[in-house]
Amino acid sequence: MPRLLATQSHVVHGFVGNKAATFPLQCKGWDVDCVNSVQFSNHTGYGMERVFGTSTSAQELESVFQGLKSFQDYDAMLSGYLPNRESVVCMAKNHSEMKKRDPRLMWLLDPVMGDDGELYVNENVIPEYKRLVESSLVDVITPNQFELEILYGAKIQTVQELQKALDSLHQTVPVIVVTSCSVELFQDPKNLYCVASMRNQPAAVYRVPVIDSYFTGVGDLFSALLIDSIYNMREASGDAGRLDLNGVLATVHNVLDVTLQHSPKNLKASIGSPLTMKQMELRIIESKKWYNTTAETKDFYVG
Ligand code: PXL
Repeated sequence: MPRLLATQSHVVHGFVGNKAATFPLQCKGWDVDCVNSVQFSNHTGYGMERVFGTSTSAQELESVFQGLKSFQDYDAMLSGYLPNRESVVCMAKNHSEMKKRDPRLMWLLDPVMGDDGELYVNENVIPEYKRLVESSLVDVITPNQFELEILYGAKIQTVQELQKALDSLHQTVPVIVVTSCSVELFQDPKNLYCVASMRNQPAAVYRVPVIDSYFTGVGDLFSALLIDSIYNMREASGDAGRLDLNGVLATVHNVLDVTLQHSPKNLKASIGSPLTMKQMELRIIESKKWYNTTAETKDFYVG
């Protein structure tokens, strides 16, 4: 059974961060160990004044990592939302040490900083993620376009510029999945575009129909399914493997479908409205059957 260490949010109610990642991965046969970067009552979309709980301090995180090191035997590591610079530094130090001790340990870093031109962490986090991406210790990153621009250091307005950014970051990161591109890039607001790129291979573009609603935690579910997919690809074919996101995207799409089926008809969820946020929590458990279906659709791949 492969073993994963996941460092990201814990919410008591609902499904983002480790709550979105753990059950799907367990269904896929992973033994998942969670380091919780925060313990919040619910995700922040409910409205900041309705978020209760605490961020784990860097000292507390450090102490947990110290405990884990004595019996470290992970196959993969995943890191997601971290609330501040100190927690990013602590995760980076500890995940890096584990990776150096065991270079076959696969590390997926989701550099959670913001979306659509808006930063939702303090900007002092930026140099820490840049340093990490340049360390050559991380195997996979999953930035959205805004986060990719931050890591690359320039805005991306054309597909050629996107390729240049990917080539630049591939100097130190073997696999880059741009989880969502800005609407301007492909001029097609009805679809969401996702780009998967492996070093020395042509990038693959995937198109997913936009579901007009508000979901939270989709990126966390995506990165969990992605690490499973890449791990299995590497186990089967080593470096010769080709990345195929169709299975991952189909599963995410199915979870969103199940979520919509369980929500009131025509519900317009909005940030700061706790009832609608609760009604649109990902139906991670109800979607159980989709984590182990092998039927893959090729519908999303566009070239
Ligand atoms: O990645 C989603 C997420 C993770 N962690 C916390 C959040 C959210 C989204 O709102 O609030 C604490």
